[in-house]
Amino acid sequence: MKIKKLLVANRGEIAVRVLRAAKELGITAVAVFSEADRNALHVKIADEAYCIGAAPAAESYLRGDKIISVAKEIGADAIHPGYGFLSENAEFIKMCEESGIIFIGPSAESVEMMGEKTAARTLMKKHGVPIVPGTTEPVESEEELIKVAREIGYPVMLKAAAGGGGKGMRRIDSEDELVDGFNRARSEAIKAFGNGAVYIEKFIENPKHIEVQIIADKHGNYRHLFERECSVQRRHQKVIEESPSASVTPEVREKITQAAINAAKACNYYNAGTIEFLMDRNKNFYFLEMNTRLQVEHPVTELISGIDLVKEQIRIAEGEKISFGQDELYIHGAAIECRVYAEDATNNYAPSIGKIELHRLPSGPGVRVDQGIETGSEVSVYYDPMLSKVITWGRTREDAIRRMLNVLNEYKIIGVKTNIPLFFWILKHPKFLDASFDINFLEEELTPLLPDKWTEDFENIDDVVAILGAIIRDESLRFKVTENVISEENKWAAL
Ligand code: MV4
Repeated sequence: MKIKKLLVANRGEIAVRVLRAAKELGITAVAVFSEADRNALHVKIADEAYCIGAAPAAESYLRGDKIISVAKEIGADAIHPGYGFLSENAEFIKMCEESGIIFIGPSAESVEMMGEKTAARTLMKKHGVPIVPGTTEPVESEEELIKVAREIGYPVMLKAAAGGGGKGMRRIDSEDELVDGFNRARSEAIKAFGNGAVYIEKFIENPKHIEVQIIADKHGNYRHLFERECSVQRRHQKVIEESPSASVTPEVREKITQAAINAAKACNYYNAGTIEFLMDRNKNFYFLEMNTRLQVEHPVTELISGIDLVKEQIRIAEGEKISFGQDELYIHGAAIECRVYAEDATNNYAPSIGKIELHRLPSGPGVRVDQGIETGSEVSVYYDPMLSKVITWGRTREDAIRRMLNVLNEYKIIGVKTNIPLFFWILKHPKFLDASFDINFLEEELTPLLPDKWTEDFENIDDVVAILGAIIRDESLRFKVTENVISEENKWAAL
């Protein structure tokens, strides 16, 4: 069935991204917005836009019932959920189906199969996808716990079966900590997820986070679009992503992409999806979880593959076959993405709230910016403070990195503090450049450089610049640091 009118149930950069794809396909592109987003960019670029409630997400972007009733009222035949919000909500998918609206995503069954972590591990094992050594069932007794932990060998990891994305995990280093840790993990899991089931895994030391992009249609065709390297992260928040990974050899790529396709087949998947793996120092990889949605970092895959993942998602939802064969795909060059957040490094990375007085975007050959804001936009407390994603392409990884350094220097955001200065430090770090970093990189290398306490009133601005200068180790960037992080008085002069 051809989609004529598509409602995008999201906001910010991903709503803009999806609305553009719909318009390119000749589909009427409909935005929904909360009262806080009346003047938002995604509302302005849509063909039509409808208010769905108050600013808090629970009263607007998470109100599946309201969104479906708007869709029915305006005659939208499909809903794209973006990421977050309703994107992995099986109940919402069922509600769409019952209302005769096409959900641009997987079936509710696929989402459910991958949502429960022990069930997903059981399924992966059965289909030959390597999982982290450990149990595929929740641990039932203290005796079993101690026995299994001894067999696996310490350190071990306790994880909530209902958890995911880093929530409900606990590292255990020795048998002394085991029973107490288990009981705590259980009660935390009950509190957080209403389900106390906990399982046990071998703790993988200093792994990399590698994920594989797949796409599948409703006719049983499956493709992979290679891997992404997502190890540069802080507190489970990704900061930089790349494709391909400099640590994945052609031999590993062959195996990990095949494993990802087997994972997708195991849950009868259709739509774009991501299979996350941990990769250890010996390049053994283990299934972690599957994300049954389009992801923030999908543009790096689009730049190296030439495939528009959102258009493919829409066509697949219409019942069409994937438009390309596996043998038509190859890795063309390298791409890197920096997630630009309105956040304050000197205030425990709290969101930096306020009006964006100036937003001057970088551009040029091999540069893509997916933005959700513009000059005049307000960054509010209600939503994730990601402002934009800067993605650069180059023939080699080095070219893409150099291009990123150049264009981040051209990027001007005035009115809120951003994490742009952090990227200069990362992109010049020897461990980033030689790809020897792992998931602990920022915690191990950056945190020790920062002061324990950032005092509110810096008497001498030069001292602060000196601290950040020491982090960035680049005198030529002093002005940049001053402009983006500190100086209010000189903000216009900085241009
Ligand atoms: C692990 C692990 C080490 N060993 N499991 C974090 C998110 C969730 N999806 C799984 N996570 C981890 N599971 C074992 N057996 C380390 C992590 C982990 C992590 C994984 C991917 C990306 C960033 C991470 C940051 C901290 C911990």
